[in-house]
Amino acid sequence: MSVPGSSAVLRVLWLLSVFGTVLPLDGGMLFPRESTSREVKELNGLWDFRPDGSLNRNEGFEKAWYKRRLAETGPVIEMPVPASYNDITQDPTLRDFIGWVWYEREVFVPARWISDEGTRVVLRVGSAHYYSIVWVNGEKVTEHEGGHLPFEAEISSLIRRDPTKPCRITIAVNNTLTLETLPPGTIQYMNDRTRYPDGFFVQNIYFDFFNYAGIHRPVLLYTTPTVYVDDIIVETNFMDNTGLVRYKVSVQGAATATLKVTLMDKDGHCVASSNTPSGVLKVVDVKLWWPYLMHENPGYLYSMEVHLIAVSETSTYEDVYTLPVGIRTVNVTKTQFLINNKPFYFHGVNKHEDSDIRGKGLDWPLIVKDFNLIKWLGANSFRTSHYPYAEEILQMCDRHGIVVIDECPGVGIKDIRSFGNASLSHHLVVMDELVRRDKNHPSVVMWSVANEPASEMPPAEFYFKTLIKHTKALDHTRPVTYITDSNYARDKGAPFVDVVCVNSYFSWYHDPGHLEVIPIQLNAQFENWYGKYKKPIIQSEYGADALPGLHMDPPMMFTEEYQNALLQSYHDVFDQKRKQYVIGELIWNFADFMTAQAIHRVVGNKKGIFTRQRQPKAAAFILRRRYWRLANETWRLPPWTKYPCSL
Ligand code: GCB
Repeated sequence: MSVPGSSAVLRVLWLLSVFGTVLPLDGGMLFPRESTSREVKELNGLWDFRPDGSLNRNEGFEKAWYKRRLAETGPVIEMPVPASYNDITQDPTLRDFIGWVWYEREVFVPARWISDEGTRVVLRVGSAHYYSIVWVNGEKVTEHEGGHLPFEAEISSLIRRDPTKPCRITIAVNNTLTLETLPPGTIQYMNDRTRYPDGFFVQNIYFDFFNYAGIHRPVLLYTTPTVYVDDIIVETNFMDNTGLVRYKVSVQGAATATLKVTLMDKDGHCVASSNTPSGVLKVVDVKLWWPYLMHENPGYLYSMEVHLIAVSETSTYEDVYTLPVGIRTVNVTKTQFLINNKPFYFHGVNKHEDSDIRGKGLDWPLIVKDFNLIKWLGANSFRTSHYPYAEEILQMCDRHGIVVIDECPGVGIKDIRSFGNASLSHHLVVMDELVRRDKNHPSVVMWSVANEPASEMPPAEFYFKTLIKHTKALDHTRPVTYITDSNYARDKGAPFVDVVCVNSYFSWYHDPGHLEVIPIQLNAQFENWYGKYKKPIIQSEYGADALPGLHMDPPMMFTEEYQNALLQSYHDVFDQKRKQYVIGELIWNFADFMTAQAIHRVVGNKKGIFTRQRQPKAAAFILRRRYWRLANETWRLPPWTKYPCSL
């Protein structure tokens, strides 16, 4: 990649360090939902776009591109939002661009939102990679560090200044990764002019997926009254037939307000209510939230309607927010993972937010297709490898009973310098933001704070002890883990996790081609980890690349036969150990996905059981047969399940 002189990225890094100050979380940032008191206006579609291709990547700030229409300061192209920008054009420099890119869109705000002083208008970005600064009509309204999580700013007073003009939203996004970002990365300058052009540098990353960038999730304007429901926290439990919903509502904008909290069943009947800001709702004859294939009615959701009324001298404010609530419990013993006190075995997948053209951009057809494939497969769970997925996806999981291990973007923490204080403080804030966003999803049953960090390094002990303790303090209802591939005897964080999650690639990265080592090595892996920590274990990754249509018998690496044979050898060991302390198996990966260019990647990682276009490889049928059998064996699936009899 040929890019401008060294000051370019230094400037980028300087900006990151200036803007990267840790701000306390303000507000609950509930998912924007329409109600009788709230409106939502999506700003998805085509935005004006320009990468800052200047030598120092800083022209946009020097020339204050946010002050005027982007088209007035230089050429713009049309860029879809949400989408990664990388694969949209034919330009390889945009595909591999490092630095600031600029997005702009003008929008008419409904006149009532402007004229009604009792209306609060909020601009929300579902996620952008990775550092974002937002201006409205040339004024900075917020900035945010990190992708995968939402951020927002109240813009009510700004848009009221000149109600006749459309509102111009400018978002600058920088995808530079440093040792202190999540995920971490480094910029490396190549100064040998006999080998590299002037100003040549690369962004080194320590993770195995393409570093897509841009505005990845919807951008919205939404309203609330100026006195509003800011946050709701629910924790659920049950005793015998009675469901218990402990809740807490936070209100902003007034010292006092009257609240009415009503819990309704699926048919809209009130099953419990209260008029205090916190308390416990009791639900007689409770319908619990069950995972897919564990119950005839999985994913049962009640609706908690919070109705607020606040009266001031001049006005009355009314706000209504409805939160889906699934009532369930999660517990971990030495050998089991319990959902509603019943042993739950994860037979699922690891995924990526990744697809042709849109990269990591939220895409409804893809999301729905993936859910159909997950259910076809008989999978009951997935891990959000290696970062938080869109809230819209978690809402689907809640409704369909798909169980989620919710992972933060702590992937590729390999350099000892990424265990320092600055990295840790940022990681803690990311966990704050993740738990704030996902705390009320019944589908989320465990937090994963990292994937394959260098957890054998001495500083990992303090780092993970602190991080896991912090996460448990944020949410005492869910177990916490991180995903390890390190040596069981030297892993520094394992003493602090509730569940041991191990990735291994026997007969792939180790002893390639030798399928016969799997029974011995996998068995030893489980015995060692369990022997030392006495905690239940999930095989959180295993798999092999397979190029669809490539066949060999006897199997050879990269053929569909080899992928099948490897999976089956793993399954034989899982079948012995799941009767003891192995509580789950998650295939790597659900679908092929894009990676950086490397000699071991042929246009991406091909360990999918589906292709990137979501067509099954032979392994998908092996897994389908297995998952449905597992579900049937555990739950003796009655006729309601649509169990594919032919399997
Ligand atoms: C892993 C990583 C995952 C990679 C996978 C692979 O251990 O967690 O991100 O994609 O291996 O295929 O190498």
